[in-house]
Amino acid sequence: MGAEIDRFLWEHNQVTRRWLLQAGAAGVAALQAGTQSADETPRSSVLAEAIDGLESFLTPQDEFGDVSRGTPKPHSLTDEQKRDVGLTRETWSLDVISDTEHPAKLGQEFTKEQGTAITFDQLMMLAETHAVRFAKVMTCLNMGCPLGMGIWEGVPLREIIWQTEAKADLRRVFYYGYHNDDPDQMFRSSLPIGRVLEDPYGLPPVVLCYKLNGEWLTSERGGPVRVIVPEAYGFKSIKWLSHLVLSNIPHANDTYAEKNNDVDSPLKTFAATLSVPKKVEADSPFTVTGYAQVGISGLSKVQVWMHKEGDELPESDDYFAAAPWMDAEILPPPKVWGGGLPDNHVPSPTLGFDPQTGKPATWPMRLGKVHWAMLVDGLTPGKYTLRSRSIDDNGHAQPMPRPFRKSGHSAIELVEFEVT
Ligand SMILES: Nc1nc2c(c(=O)[nH]1)N[C@H]1C(S)=C(S)[C@@H](COP(=O)(O)O)O[C@H]1N2
Ligand SMILES: [Mo]
Repeated sequence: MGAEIDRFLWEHNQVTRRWLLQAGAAGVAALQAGTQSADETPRSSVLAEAIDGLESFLTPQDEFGDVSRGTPKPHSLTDEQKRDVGLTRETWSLDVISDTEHPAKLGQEFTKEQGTAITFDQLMMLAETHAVRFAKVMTCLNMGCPLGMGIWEGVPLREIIWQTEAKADLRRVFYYGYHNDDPDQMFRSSLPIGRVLEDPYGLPPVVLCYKLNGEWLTSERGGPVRVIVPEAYGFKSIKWLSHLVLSNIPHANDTYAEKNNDVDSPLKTFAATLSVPKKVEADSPFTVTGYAQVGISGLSKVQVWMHKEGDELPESDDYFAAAPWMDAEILPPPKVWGGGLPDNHVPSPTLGFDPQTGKPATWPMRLGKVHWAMLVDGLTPGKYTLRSRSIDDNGHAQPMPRPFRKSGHSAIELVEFEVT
């Protein structure tokens, strides 16, 4: 039944699009095409070209943006140095201990000193029965654009927590990675224990991650093992993980809190452009493309508004809520996932994907990234400012519902171009 309705809506959309094309649709028609597209819609060649030129859906590991602290950065050590400090799969180990200042009651600790630290082989044994995979965009809270989109594989952190036979006084877990054995370089992050033990609202679990897009996690991405917190900004996903501390501390103690950052902020939804022509010929069609980050509240629309210099702007409307925004087309799941996935195949099972068909169960996928495109029919000469914005599943237009910069980027982007 559900499938039938989906099919109907899909076909209905195709017909509507074709009609728009044939009618030459006055104003703006947004369509989908190219390798990013899963359907066979007849295409405007301008738009097809723009969509074909888009970045791949998944990002190859070595094309991720890198945010790494440390002097030297741990991933820049030589292979021999990496072996010495436990940054290879053969030499990696994880200490799991109780916090000396706010002790949790544990049955057992695991430490390198006592020769009981968790090894990579032990992690792989847990992986045999507990490994999960999910898609997630990596975004730095303090940067405007995502660092990359990947399929992350790991063992739920709770599996390690339960190995300690924790009994009581456990309210938070904090964790850090290799930092050149220099306390001043330690970069620590933390989570409430509840988030680790139970996954709220259908979120994937917090994991100890060792693979990205089907390949071992590279040193630059935080290998051999990093934490991945699905709904969080990048700073919660500690690289080169070496220590887990189980604590009774009742509040966050993240290093990242030091720079006025909102360390409890989950991923926001926002849209941005990827390509807008600088100069356009009057009255001729052109394309605009972009991406949207899909935060915890999902994505229902991407909208675009082109404001011509000299035209009146609504007063006291900081977020341009009253402007004549037009809907762009959110592109469907791609034919080619990219990112270096072996055989262009999303491994099965991956949370959020149908295990039979390998297709995403919902679209756009929360905590991911999608692309959008718009065909603009032609404008009169002048200088223009193009803005794009997202509308989340609760109907909130960007930058709402959380406009503050230090909880993550959500400002409405603007791009200038000229029509001559
Ligand atoms: N150990 C460690 N983990 C870290 C960092 C770091 O400097 N050291 N940077 C964090 C920040 S602020 C971000 S945004 C992400 C970036 O992940 P990436 O470099 O894999 O893209 O890693 C996080 N994990
Ligand atoms: Mo970051």
